[in-house]
Amino acid sequence: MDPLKQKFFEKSSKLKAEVKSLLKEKGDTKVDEVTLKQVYGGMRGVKSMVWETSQLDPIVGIRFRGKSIPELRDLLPRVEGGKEPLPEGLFWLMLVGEVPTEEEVKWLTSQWAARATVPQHTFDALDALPKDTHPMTQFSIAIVSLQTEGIFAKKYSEGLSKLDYWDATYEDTMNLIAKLPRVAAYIYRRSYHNGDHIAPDVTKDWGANFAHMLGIPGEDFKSFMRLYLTIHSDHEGGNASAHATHLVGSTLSDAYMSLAGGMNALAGPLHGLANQEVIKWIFKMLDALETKTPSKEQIRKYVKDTLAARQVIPGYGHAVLREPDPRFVEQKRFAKDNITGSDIIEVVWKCFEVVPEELMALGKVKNPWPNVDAHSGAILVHYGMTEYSFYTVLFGVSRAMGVLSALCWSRALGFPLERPKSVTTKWVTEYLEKQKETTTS
Ligand code: HAX
Repeated sequence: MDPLKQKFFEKSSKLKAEVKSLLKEKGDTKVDEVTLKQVYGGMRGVKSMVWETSQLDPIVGIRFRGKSIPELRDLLPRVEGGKEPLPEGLFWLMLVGEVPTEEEVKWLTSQWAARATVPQHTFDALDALPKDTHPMTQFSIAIVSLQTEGIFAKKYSEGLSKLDYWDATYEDTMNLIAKLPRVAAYIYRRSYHNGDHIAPDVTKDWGANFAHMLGIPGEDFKSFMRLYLTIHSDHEGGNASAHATHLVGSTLSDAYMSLAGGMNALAGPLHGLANQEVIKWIFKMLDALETKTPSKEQIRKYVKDTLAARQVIPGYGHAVLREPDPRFVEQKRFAKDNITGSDIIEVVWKCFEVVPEELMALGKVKNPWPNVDAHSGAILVHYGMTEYSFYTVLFGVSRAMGVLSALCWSRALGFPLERPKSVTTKWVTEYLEKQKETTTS
């Protein structure tokens, strides 16, 4: 057994036993109550699932295994001379709850390099699609097409013991994450660079090899990719891409089918697609204002016009967070440290000074602050990646690490089929009626 798998087996066996006795002793303890507003309102805040890899606090933001993003930057291994954490290190931390050593991260990089070969039929399936197919559609199709490599589905059809579900899921997770940068880079190059593909360089770490295959030059972009892939990976279990992966996975669909489900959720404009919408909205604003350096007052007027047209300001607001997203703050820090004189980044910073006031003035927005998607596009544009329809694929490559490590935990802990209860409005009105009768009688 490989060292990571061995660690995962030991940790998950221990937690499985703990959870078993916890449920035996305290299984009927109430941990939440649900209001009608929550039932109709997208289940905000309802505690209804377990997600071991990260947890979100409305004020301090995301913590991966208890560690904040600035803490991760200090703790996780980096390449020699590098300033940003290696995403491989975060995957290790999420999967087994321990900060890896440099040697362990090197081992993981080499594992993923060894598992990265993409079957020809995935490239053929992509090449059969019109070039202007949205990159997220291509990404989802490619992930499903990779299922031919799946170990869990194959073993299950041959008769797999429940006790071994986690093992096959771990193998699928490692294989799938290893292949995603190549698949994503293939989509980028076929969509925007005449199919002029760049061969992988297995001497590089996972993020740097991805940057290399995308064809965006420079050490700074490699550095940004490492940071980007780290901070977009996980946001506890209730967000749409994580929850969709979890739900599909709960049917014992394998890692490939589950991740494709998650990616289809990520492709929505209220979720991951917001990263393309932000830059699209900024480009439109600059066109409309006929300047690359709008003033705050010009931006304010454009924001007001967007809101008056009953459209959202992309990149702002969040279902859980109530402060500026630390992932936004971290990208701002990266831009400050590494980039000077970028008009588009200045625009993002000016928006940060204007948009929250305007959203607060609406009187209904619970969180007027920027989220993860408000900043990334401007940095990508700065490095030459202007094709914003591709941005959500970058997010997807990173998100795979969080949702698939969580899927390994779901299998190891033996989580059952997810099946909440739905009701009709007729049921609701009758229930309320009955409650009135009981309180008045
Ligand atoms: N612009 C305009 N209106 C906004 C808004 C924004 N950025 N954010 C919230 N609102 C509005 C909502 O549309 C809602 O209006 P109605 O009552 O008329 O329907 C009202 O304010 C209350 O919403 P909320 O409770 O504050 O927010 P929700 O939990 O319902 O929604 C969203 C959270 C992220 C979907 C929302 O803030 C939004 O649409 N933001 C813009 C899109 C975006 O950036 N999405 C990415 C989010 C982070 C993420 O998942 N990244 O991948």
